[in-house]
Amino acid sequence: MLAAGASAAGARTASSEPAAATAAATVAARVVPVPAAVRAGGGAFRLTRGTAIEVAGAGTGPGAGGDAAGPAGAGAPAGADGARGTAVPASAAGVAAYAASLLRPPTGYPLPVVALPRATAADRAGGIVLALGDADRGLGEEGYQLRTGARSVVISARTPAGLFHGVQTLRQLLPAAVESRTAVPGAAWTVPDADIRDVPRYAYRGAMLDVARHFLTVAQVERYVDELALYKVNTLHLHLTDDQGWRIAVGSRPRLASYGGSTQVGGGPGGFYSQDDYRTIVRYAASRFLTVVPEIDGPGHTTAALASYPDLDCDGKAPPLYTGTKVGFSSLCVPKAETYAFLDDVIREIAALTPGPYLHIGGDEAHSTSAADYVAYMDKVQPIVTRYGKTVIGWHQLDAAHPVPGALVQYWGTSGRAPEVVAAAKAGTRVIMSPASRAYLDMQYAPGGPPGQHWAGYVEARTAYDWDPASFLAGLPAGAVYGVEAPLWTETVRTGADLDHLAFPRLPGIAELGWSPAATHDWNAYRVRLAAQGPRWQRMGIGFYRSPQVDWPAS
Ligand code: NGO
Repeated sequence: MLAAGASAAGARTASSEPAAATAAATVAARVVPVPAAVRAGGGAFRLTRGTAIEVAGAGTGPGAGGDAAGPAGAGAPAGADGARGTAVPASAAGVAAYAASLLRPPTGYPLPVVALPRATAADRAGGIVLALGDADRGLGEEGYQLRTGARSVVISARTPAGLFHGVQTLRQLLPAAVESRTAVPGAAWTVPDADIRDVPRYAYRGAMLDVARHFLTVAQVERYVDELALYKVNTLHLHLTDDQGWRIAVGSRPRLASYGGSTQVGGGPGGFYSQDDYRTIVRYAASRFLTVVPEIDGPGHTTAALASYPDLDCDGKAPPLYTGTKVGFSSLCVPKAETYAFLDDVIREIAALTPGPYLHIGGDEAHSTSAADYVAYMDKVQPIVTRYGKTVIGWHQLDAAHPVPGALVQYWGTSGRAPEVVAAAKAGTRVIMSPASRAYLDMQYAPGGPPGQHWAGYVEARTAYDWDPASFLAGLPAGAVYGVEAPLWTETVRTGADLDHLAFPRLPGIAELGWSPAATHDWNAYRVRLAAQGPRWQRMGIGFYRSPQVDWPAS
């Protein structure tokens, strides 16, 4: 089997496996993240009016119910004609319903979802087959196989998450018109010949939304979740609190949201998620196999909290709400007991609302907190997180304190030199890579804006893609990197159009770094499949930045 990225070159040279090389080259020219391995399948498969989506082994096999943490999304029943925007259960049948909801509108075909009797071998069935319970243990929690043949395309996996990722690959193998939400008559719905075996490089593949600087509605977050799912991102980090706003209702501290959430950068009305809103986001994300990581930033970035509850301030006086974009001027009062009563209330409630394993405690830019107070704060907040059953994530400054066993830090520097991160990694603290000069989606592509900033440099499509998470930080021990994340800070993001422009086309590059094997890493091959995404985004209504580094096809 050929590594898909490497095979694009192989296809141009003489190959002892021309059919495999052709299949691999076709897949490598279309699918982001590029699959780990591709060889020739049993022929191209064409969807027709008579095609069914067949589910084999539904509800059986390891991981049934999904590896996305938490309860399955309670939405449309399996087989319902749910449009995008409907949460479907995190089960094989739910994935089939999701696939139907993607494929029915553009094809205009009925695509009924049917359960295959257990006795029917998946490879003898016809149509689109989703088979849960693949014997290949190497597929792990998220891997899948996709094999085409004249009568069927069979996606098999050990978990519903794997099936879901396989459906995203199927989606990208079909023509871009598949993203149309209305029927496209005359389109040829052909899946090219391929036999794909695909597993992720990293377990944690994240994207962050800063809903504090500018509030984003539940619908905006759900739309982003759908876009993340297309690129096999499995984690949604929500930066819920900052100087400019507190965006999540806390029952025991109601003023945090009602007052602390009442404005944003520039002085707009702000907003916050009720606990039901937050549950809705968590459930929707789970239906797309994404885990939500809530962030409660501290001890800095806390004006909204201090303004709402002045006892948290050492001088007991409420600062005014803040609508500017400076950082590093606020701090919770570290010596006061009240600070930890507050953190206990907040973390207890957020942890209870969050089925995923992580809770992010921030810890960046505490420039108004003394170094000793910073360490004292981190020593007290981390045990609260673990007491409520969550794994700590912090920005990498946490490494200057005492990360608790099992904690993860998120590196957001620019230089690639961070001795304290390397030292902590050697002691077992895992690292999520978000170097600002590569992975920050709020950086401008080139001079010009808004939207975007450029304190970490200009980050063109190639810059965002052309780095290796494993080697960016000098001296990091092998295996210390747990994953990658693309944060989108929103100081300058005022509209959905701003968000689209900053996230696309860079987001898929970070997603590919997180999923595809290092051996496939090649800008020249990547830019071809990235270009193929443009017509999809047009049909999805995503106003992306037309990077001059990419030969975008005429739509
Ligand atoms: C920094 C800062 C944020 C800003 C962001 C803007 C981190 C971790 N803290 O990243 O407050 O919004 O840059 O790019």
